[in-house]
Amino acid sequence: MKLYKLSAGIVLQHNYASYLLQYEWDSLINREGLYPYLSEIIPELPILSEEMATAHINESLQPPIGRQEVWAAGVTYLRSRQARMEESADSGAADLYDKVYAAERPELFFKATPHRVAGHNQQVYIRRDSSWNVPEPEMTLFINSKGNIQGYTIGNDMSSRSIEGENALYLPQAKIYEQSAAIGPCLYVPGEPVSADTVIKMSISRDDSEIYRDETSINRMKRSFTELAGYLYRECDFPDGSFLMTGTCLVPPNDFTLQQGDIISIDIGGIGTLVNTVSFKPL
Ligand code: DO4
Ligand code: MG
Repeated sequence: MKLYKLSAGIVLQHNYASYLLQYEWDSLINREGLYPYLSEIIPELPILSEEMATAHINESLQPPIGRQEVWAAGVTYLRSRQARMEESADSGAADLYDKVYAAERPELFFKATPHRVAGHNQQVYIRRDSSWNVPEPEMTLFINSKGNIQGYTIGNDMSSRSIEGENALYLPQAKIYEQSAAIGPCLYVPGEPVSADTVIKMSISRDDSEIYRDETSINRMKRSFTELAGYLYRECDFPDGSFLMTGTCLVPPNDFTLQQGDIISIDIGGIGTLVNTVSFKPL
């Protein structure tokens, strides 16, 4: 089932029907056994017509986040390892990416506080002090406070390749700035973990023309979702749960950089499509 967070209330979609749910977002998504709980309460919820559900979602959709921190995993796909080794060749850091790909401990980094997160149809920003900017489409986990993966959403880990490539120690500046993360459009809560054959697609349009499109499936990932969640929760508590982006599987060619006005669409089978327009932070 899918949970759409609205400015007032939540739309729950299941088996082609929509329901209105009045529940505080953080306490709902952090409930242990979220899927069985939602299945149990569905018969008591008011049904929304398809038109009403679409109108609510179009008018007041929010990113599916409350008080959670957003974290990210890095170099979990060969494609990310290759791209990062290329961009850091001059700084001498290429070896770091090679080693972290093969290491037992994954790379995990802090990505965003909730106010830096954009939702579906909102703007993501590129930095003015960066000459090489890319989106990173990533399966994103919602992990509850007990460390259990309860749901999934689509994530975009916006990144500056010029800043990260200049010096690997600049990673926080390459990754963390206003509107540098997007998640949405909904929180997908399945009865079973998502299939390893799930496909992630990304397309980028400029001036009404598609300038990039590619896709791959999550079975190319080197690590498992439970492994990443286990490392994140080793010595950190998350009272409201957390979001964890699981690493990029697609990187546009090295001569590509985002421009203001570009439209990024990321589609993950079963979850939906996350669309964001690229902009600079207003001065
Ligand atoms: O190692 C730096 C960041 C890697 C990353 O964001 C990714 O692989 O998705
Ligand atoms: Mg990433």
